[in-house]
Amino acid sequence: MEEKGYEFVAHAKPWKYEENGLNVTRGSAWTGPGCHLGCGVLLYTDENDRLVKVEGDPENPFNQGRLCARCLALPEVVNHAQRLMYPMKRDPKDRGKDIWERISWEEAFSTIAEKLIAIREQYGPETVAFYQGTGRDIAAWITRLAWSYGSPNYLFGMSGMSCYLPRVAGCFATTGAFWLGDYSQQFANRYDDPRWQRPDVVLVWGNNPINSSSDGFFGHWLVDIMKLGTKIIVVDPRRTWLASKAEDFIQLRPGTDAAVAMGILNVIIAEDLYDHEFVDLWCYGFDELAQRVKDYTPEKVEKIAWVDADVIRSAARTFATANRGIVQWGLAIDTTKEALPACQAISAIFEITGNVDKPGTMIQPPSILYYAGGWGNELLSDDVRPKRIGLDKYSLLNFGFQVASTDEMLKTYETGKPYKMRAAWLQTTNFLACTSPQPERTLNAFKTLEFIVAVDLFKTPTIMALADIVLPAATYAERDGIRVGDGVQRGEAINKVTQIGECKSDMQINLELGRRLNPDAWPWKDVREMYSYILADAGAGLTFDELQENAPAYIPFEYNLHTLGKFRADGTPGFATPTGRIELWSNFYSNAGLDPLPYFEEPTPGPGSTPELLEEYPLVLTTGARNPTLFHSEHRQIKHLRAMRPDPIVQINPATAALYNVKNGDWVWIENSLGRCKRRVEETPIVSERVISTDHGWWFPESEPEKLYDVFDLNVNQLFKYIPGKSGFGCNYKTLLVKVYKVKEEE
Ligand SMILES: Nc1nc2c(c(=O)[nH]1)N[C@H]1C(S)=C(S)[C@@H](COP(=O)(O)OP(=O)(O)OC[C@H]3O[C@@H](n4cnc5c(=O)[nH]c(N)nc54)[C@H](O)[C@@H]3O)O[C@H]1N2
Ligand SMILES: Nc1nc2c(c(=O)[nH]1)N[C@H]1C(S)=C(S)[C@@H](COP(=O)(O)OP(=O)(O)OC[C@H]3O[C@@H](n4cnc5c(=O)[nH]c(N)nc54)[C@H](O)[C@@H]3O)O[C@H]1N2
Ligand code: SF4
Ligand SMILES: [Mo]
Repeated sequence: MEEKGYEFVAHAKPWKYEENGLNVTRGSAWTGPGCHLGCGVLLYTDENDRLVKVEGDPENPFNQGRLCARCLALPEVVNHAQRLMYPMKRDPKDRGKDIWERISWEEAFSTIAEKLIAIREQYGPETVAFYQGTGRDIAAWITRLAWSYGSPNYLFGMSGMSCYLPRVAGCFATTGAFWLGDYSQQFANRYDDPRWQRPDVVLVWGNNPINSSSDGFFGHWLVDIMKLGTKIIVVDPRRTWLASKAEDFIQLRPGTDAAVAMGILNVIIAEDLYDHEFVDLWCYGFDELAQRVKDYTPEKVEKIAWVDADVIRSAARTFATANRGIVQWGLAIDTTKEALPACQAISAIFEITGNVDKPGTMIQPPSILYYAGGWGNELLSDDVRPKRIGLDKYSLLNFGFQVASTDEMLKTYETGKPYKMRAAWLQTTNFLACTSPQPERTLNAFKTLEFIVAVDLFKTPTIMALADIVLPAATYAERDGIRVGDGVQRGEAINKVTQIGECKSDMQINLELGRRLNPDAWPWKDVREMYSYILADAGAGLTFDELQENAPAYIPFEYNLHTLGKFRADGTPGFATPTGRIELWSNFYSNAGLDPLPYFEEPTPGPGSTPELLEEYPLVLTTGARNPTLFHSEHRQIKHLRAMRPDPIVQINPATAALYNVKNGDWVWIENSLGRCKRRVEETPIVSERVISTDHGWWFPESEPEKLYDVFDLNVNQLFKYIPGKSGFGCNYKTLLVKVYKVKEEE
């Protein structure tokens, strides 16, 4: 095995061994069921190859033996009686009815291939849309399927693609790279690696990694470095566990992040706390930025964001005077309509303080398969490329993930313009319960399609409402795989230990179908050969068989890529932007007709933009704060996980609860002019009196399939519309105006 600089971990035992009568297999929890990480696991199977137990792998540097409840409960997910076990079909005229016919894989693949090839010939490949949900192990395989079939319409169902993609597109447009905090995750010996230095401060912004462990970041790392002495600042409308440990806690009004960031920038610049050398050498547009944030005094921000001016001042000083700082950023930045300027303002905090590309600051994560633009984009023909829906309106869609605009696609279904869509491939998405605003409108829009295929682990409201063919997908215990997707990557092998029904992995499904749609693009005899090809392509110098035995494999990593000339195609020092610098004033934004500088826009509806609505809808609602046991719309069937969150809840301050005459445990409606959803009250002082917070993704699998499992009683996304930001990115998922009242007995 030729190592090419990849580092490995010493293992005491082989990757499969026996212990107390059980077979133990080392592997990676790289999803599904959903999660962004792929922690190191030990999978225990009995003599019938049944998965009976999962433990954290103490030898894996990523999680060092630690696991969440969701991985511990994996045997319950894998062996669940309600799993989809074999392919099924349903007559499109019976959509919504629970009438399914079991079919063979051969029939499924040949029906799908025949239909998609006929559509391609008659109407063009762009008339088929390919949807994924969040970033689990899917992006590489679904993009290759879409693009090799010939369609540029690869999508993610949130309005404004409001998860991760705004941060990625925004960072690429202004810095030519994506930035994550350096917690030593790229080194096999982690905190002991002499190249790493501990950050002095972490600014946790709209992220609760203790519960969410999102985007390649394991929440425990933050606690690990806090134990080593790192201080934290938290920006969150809820007083989370982390907020209670914070040096400074900015308890802002939801959706005012850009204003708070500009207030922090104002203080850093006014008090001359920025890194002059870094700004002079590597940033472009500092004076314009300084001018822009000049008005955003802490006093002005106090009025906008409901945060004491002194807290803003103190947080700015804590961050800017630390030697090394990280911005640990999360979803709440993406889930405001003007997500790109918010991201730009927050990025400027670590940029002008020089916390870039150095140990213990924001780093560019290494990857095996560079896929921010998907896998196989070169397979698209030049004539079909410009047909990507939304590209003519939103040129920034070309930065990062090469998605089509979800908002424009909805209109395309409804209007048949610029061309009529014919079919959809849904793989890892439950948009009627989870991603789509206006789910009823979305449902009607999808009904215009003549053919819909869904690939999932379970039957969902989306499948019940819309699918014509359903394919059963495998969990990570049922497949071989390699980690190529989300977040900071190292070479992880996912190892199959069990088989459930006729389930196949997403990779297997896409390879088998892809071969029928475009054989040249899928030349591999099986998935193992495909993984070996990817490893070879990445220069890893090992095959998939070798990875299975030796994983995790750590990818060579360097700091200071910008001084080494590693960011730019021409090899000169700097960043991959038009000016070669980090663009605080963005040329790409300016060229796209957007404001080149960060700005704050009041969320609409909201107390700042529609005060006339406050009389009827007095409360600001934020949605979707993660709880540790459920992943989005998943896990509602899993008894031991559901037991920890049996019902959807709304968190209300006790004083507010008293004001509206509701109390702990009551069922209430949360309502605005667009719709309502049912919730159970949790009285808690962690939210302020004017703000409430509720779960997303709810449906009741125990309820009737033909009532779509009560999704229209439960889905909070009925309370807002498809309204993306000016760039096409961002939408107000986490800032709404609502009222709350008790559910009547008969409801
Ligand atoms: N109001 C509100 N809405 C939100 C959010 C919020 O904060 N507030 N958060 C949003 C965010 S950030 C996101 S990313 C979206 C997530 O939205 P989704 O990704 O759609 O959510 P999930 O429920 O995790 O997954 C969708 C389906 O994928 C299936 N699945 C899981 N693993 C696999 C697999 O390996 N293969 C296959 N084929 N299927 C699999 C699950 O069973 C599930 O039915 O929701 C968004 N919705
Ligand atoms: N257990 C579990 N883990 C998950 C998921 C899951 O569903 N369950 N989903 C995964 C996915 S796809 C994603 S994107 C990530 C998301 O994970 P995170 O980035 O952690 O996002 P959230 O948990 O939605 O929100 C984080 C914090 O932002 C706060 N917040 C709410 N509104 C605002 C606001 O307007 N501004 C600010 N600054 N903060 C606000 C919330 O109170 C919450 O504490 O989690 C991933 N991990
Ligand atoms: S973060 Fe939690 S759920 Fe995700 S892979 Fe790790 S242990 Fe499993
Ligand atoms: Mo997400």
